[in-house]
Amino acid sequence: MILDTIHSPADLKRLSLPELKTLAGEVRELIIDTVSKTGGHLAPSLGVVELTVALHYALDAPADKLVWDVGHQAYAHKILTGRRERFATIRTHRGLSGFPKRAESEYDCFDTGHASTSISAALGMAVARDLAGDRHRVVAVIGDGSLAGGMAFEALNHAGQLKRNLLVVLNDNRMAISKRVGSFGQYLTRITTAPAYTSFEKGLWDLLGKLPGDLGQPTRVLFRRFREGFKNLIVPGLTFEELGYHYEGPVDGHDLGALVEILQRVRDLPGPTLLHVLTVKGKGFQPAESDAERFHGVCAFDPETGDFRDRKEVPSYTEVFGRSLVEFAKADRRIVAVTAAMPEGTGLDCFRREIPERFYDVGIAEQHALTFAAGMASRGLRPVAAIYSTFLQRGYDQIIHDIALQKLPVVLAVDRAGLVGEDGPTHHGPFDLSYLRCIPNLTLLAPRDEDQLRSMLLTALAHDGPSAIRYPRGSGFGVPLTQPAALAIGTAETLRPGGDGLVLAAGVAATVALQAAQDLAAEGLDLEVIDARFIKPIDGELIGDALRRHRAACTVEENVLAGGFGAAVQALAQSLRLGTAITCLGLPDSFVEAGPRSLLLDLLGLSRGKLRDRLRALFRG
Ligand SMILES: Cc1ncc(C[n+]2csc(CCOP(=O)(O)OP(=O)(O)O)c2C)c(N)n1
Repeated sequence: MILDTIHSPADLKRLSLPELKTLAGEVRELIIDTVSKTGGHLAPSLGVVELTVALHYALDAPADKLVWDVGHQAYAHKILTGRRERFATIRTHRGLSGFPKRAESEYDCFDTGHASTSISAALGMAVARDLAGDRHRVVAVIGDGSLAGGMAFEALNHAGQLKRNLLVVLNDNRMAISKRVGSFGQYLTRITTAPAYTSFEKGLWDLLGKLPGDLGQPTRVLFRRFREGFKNLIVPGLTFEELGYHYEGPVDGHDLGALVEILQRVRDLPGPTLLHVLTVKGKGFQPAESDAERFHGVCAFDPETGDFRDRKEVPSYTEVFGRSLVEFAKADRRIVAVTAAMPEGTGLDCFRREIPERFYDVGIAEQHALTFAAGMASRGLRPVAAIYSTFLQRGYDQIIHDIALQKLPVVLAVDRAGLVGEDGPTHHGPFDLSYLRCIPNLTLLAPRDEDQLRSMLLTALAHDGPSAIRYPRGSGFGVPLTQPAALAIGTAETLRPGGDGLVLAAGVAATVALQAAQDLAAEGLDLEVIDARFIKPIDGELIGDALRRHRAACTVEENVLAGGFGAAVQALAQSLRLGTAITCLGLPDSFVEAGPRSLLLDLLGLSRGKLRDRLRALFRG
């Protein structure tokens, strides 16, 4: 195997083109084989195998800086930069990260996970390089989906003006996770379906060169001057050139020879260059090529058939949310659904199927999604914006300035709240209770199970003001789904009485706390358990009364302690001048690594067993 001889990108340099092609095949096989066991971002990584080989062949990393946007496509990069032997540990606890990580390798020059950051980061690196008088290259690789994100546009705008030497490689596979959306995507399609231009330009240039000396040179000068006009005749728009970029491409992203040739040509061009590369998402694995959306991020699968191994019996919160929203929207025509490029991930794919006229995928544009929803709400609609907790961070000002300040009835469906598992710290959602709780006018709910999620969705939709419901990744508890009923805003619920101590919990932690309390009851320790249901407004009456009755209380939440549910309970106790000793349990003030959700919760003391031990120590102690 050629791959066995590759310990760093420097080893690529002595390979011939046929050997590079063989190597690409070996890398692809390794990715398929490994991800079929570990799960991970398969289709994005398969699409850039040749591009990665060519980049590392043409560049001199780690001196040259290679920034991967999102970073979910960087598996081949990891394999070629000295991490082949550890590749089997990708996305496991203490294993390789599923994304580039500076702490992991000197070849990962920037940590990523969220979309559309690469050009900003690369531009910053280019400026730092120039200030230091260094000469290395800086390259950003960004997908067409991520290029349509607001940050990428902002960076393109800035880089076009700064004119630093910077190469932006556009990995255009016509997909985000789902099919790409937006008119910018249509523009890219127009460029790529007019390949005639590049060969036309080259042909004309060569032809002019063949004219006699005194005619050829001036005509070429004239041609250069009118080049833009020519281009506009053949390729509409030319946005990149007009923004100040030298545009190259489109080039076939699976033709290694062409990629190497063009990269060697453009790598040292002065100023910003945009190289447009066309790739096939999932390339080389038939099931992924034919259904790239399903194979974007996968669990373990059968590498022969592509069948997923993880067949869930119990529906996930996401599925229950998606199906319930369709049910409610059929009865209320004001309800519209908004996703920022995650129809499948947020469970809105069934809304897309069943009520397409009220479904909006805005692309990777969380900020726009929220203000767009606010606009619709201001005109009487009931928008539900379903966004992962971690990505909602992008739209924070929009929640405050465009939604809450105007008290607009937008429902934020905050999926993947708490720990998400294998995607790790870039994707965990441990902050939303803190960052949402401090916003005036916002009602903040957290269901303890998938059945309560339905009632909370109904509650939020009926509420004449902004609201957010946060729920975790993965399967629910398997409780029966009942007829949903709206809850009175700001009311908690006592799940069990008990005289030996008080447990106050938020969200799914309430169910875990109840289970732990039931275990302890069997040992003779009788704890009262209250499900807060509303983190804001908090039920001052029920919780205040319970705090008065107990000398010691404990709060439980799957959120950082700073500013979270426990902090709300402490503030309540203080405002009521109660002396109850309150212990807050939750997530630590540190970024939690990747690993299975259940393992992480156990390590952090929030699993049923660990919570039982902690409650026992606290109340019996
Ligand atoms: C801010 C943000 N929103 C959403 C996501 C989820 N996400 C991960 S990859 C992806 C699609 C990216 O599309 P593209 O850049 O074209 O790369 P491809 O997967 O097609 O290679 C999305 C929406 C994210 N990582 N960051």
